[in-house]
Amino acid sequence: MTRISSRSGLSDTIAAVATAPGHAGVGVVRVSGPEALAIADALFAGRRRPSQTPGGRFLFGGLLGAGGERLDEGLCLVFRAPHSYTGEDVAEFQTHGSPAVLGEVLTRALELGARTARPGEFTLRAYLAGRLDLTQAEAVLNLVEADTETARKQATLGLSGALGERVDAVARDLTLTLSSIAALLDYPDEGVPEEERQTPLARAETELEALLGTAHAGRVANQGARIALIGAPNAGKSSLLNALLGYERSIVTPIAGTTRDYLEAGLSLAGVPVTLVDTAGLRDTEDIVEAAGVQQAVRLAGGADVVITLSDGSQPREALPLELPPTTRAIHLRTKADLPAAWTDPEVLEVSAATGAGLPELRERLGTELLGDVSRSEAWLGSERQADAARRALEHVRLARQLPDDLASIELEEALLALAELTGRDVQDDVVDAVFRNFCVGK
Ligand SMILES: Nc1nc2c(ncn2[C@@H]2O[C@H](COP(=O)(O)OP(=O)(O)OP(=O)(O)O)[C@@H](O)[C@H]2O)c(=O)[nH]1
Ligand SMILES: [Mg+2]
Repeated sequence: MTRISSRSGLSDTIAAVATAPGHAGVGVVRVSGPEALAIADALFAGRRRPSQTPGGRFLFGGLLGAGGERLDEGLCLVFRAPHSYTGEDVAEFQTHGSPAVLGEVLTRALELGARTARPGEFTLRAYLAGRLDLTQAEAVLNLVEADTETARKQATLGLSGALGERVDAVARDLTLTLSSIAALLDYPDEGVPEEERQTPLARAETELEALLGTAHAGRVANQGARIALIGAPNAGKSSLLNALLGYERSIVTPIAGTTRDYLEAGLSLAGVPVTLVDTAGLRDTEDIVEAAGVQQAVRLAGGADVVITLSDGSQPREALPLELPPTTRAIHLRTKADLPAAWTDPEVLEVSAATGAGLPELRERLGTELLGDVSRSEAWLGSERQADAARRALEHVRLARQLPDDLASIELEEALLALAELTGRDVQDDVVDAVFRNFCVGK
């Protein structure tokens, strides 16, 4: 059971502009709650009154100001509880996408008794009405914010409930084990047959591990990743950045020490939003500007999701003057592969920014580093909140597998609580609030 039924202020009628600020062909004002259709009657003049219109229909007509003057013409979409996004009566007004029109229509809805919706409140109502679980609500947010194909695909999967189903399957295995333990509680000498307990638990553990294995990919798909280009001066960092981008973003010259400040550029790699960071070539230098750039490069390498190290393949090989932490995801490159090679190394990928050789292989390697080898057709964990709950559930399941029956039950109850928090079936207000705070108003 959800413990948030006591949440106040959810029985009133809310309104918001649902489309992004700015000028557009069409804009939408949403009104949801018990008064939505009464407000629509006063705000909209069409062939029929919205309150007399069946759900799932739309009317064409005029949007009216306080004095009955026409603010704009457009559509009124009528939805009736429980067949709407929020589960409540909803009126959606499609107007011309002008900030002035949308502002006046919203103001009129507020004068007529609606209050301004809080960020994410439409989706919060859908969640409280049981139309979405919390993983689906988070998928809505990820879908609204999706910039790339991978993010969109995962959000769509999450929205379909696929993630919730994966979690529910684990919860069923835990419940199954709990009930077989409970059934034998009256016969303490017997205990639960080992395989009856271990099989579903092993399955639950494997699935939780698999789910957690998707957390990194999910984070990268939704939030993007930073990739730093690191190497000695003249290694070809700026040339590679330009080659990956397909345009001349960074200055390239034969002079060592060309790039001093760092420089960022966005692109989509493996369907993931990526920020490429070009940095100053690493070397000891008396020049205080260049030295500051070198320091920055070291810091940027530390904060990057993936570090690409570049070494000039046409010059005698030099060690990278930087130690990367062992946890760093790094890809090592031998650059300028179009020139005669001064060294080779089978461990190192060869690229040429000049001819484009090796770039497809580099893109593929980056895809693997960014997303891992997770299946793209399965639902991934979509937020740090979800990963944290899954991690706690896994810890309890692992403990349960090592403990005697009575103690194992306690761990399994805890694991189930963590899973219920993940899906939002049993969750504290503050967790729910934190989820919906990230939404925009109107969603
Ligand atoms: N033949 C050839 N020359 C390259 C290639 N990549 C870079 N160069 C040349 O190498 C020199 C240095 O290239 P940059 O891209 O500026 O190197 P960098 O690592 O950014 O250098 P700093 O900014 O000084 O740290 C330039 O003269 C480039 O034209 C390549 O793939 N093939
Ligand atoms: Mg450079």
